[in-house]
Amino acid sequence: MLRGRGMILKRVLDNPILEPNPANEWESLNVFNCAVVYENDLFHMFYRAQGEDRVSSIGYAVSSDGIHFNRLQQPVLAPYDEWDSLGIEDPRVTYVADARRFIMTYTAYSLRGITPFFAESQNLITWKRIGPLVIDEDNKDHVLFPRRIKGRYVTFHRRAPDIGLAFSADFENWTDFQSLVTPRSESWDCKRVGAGGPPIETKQGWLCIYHGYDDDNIYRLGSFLLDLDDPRRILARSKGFLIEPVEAWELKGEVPNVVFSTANPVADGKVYVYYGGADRVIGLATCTIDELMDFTLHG
Ligand code: BMA
Repeated sequence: MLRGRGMILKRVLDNPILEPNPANEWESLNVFNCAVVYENDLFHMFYRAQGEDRVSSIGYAVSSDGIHFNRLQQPVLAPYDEWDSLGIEDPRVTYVADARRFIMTYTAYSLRGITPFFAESQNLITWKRIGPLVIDEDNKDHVLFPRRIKGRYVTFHRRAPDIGLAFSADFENWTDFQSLVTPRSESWDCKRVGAGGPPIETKQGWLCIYHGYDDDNIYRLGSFLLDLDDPRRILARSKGFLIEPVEAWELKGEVPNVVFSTANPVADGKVYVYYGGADRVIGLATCTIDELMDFTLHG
């Protein structure tokens, strides 16, 4: 197997940084894949939480150092109709400057299957659903770019097994669905790939973290770089992975051998990669933007 140059993300010492809370039924079993926005010196976290019924809702927690979080006792988003009766899953949040609001992308799960939805907020606590990316197909892992490119909003999505792109002028009509990043044979990401947190804008291009897994269903994270003006062009992709399951809480939980990231906010040149550990807890690992770029180009 092609393993590349190894891992550059460094785990913080206090991991896991968020664990299930037995005091609240809705978050008593698993807390995992989360969105994190860095805004006005605070890290705002939106995390997927499950109680014994395994129906997911979204909790909120806030931190000044990105490691120690205080949580609200109630979810900020909970299932409420036939689209999401079985759960609201895997939130990612992007601040979209052109629209002057935060946009959350999440997977709604119900008897009709999964549906990738958008919701909007201006205060980070009250969220209003604004519609699906697409309906009646197996599509998830959608993540919005932080600004319009050539007049259009751009989102990642996943039509298995690839990461795709789609474009829209208004958030309602999404068109030009196309494949972008595909699994690589003989590699750690040979089976399926999906987007991570929102793309990071740099002078060299959009720097993106993604997950991939192999025939043994081991989830790892890698990175790629897209052209700033034309995100359909891949400029580089890491051969190796940024991190793989090693710690006990990454190896064992609800689903074994999973590191799954949905947030990579940047503060003071440092990338904070938040990830679900074995679908049970939340972990944090960091590196600098320069290290991530170097790894993407050469690692
Ligand atoms: C994916 C999603 C994630 C989950 C991951 C690993 O398909 O469903 O919510 O963390 O699998 O189990």
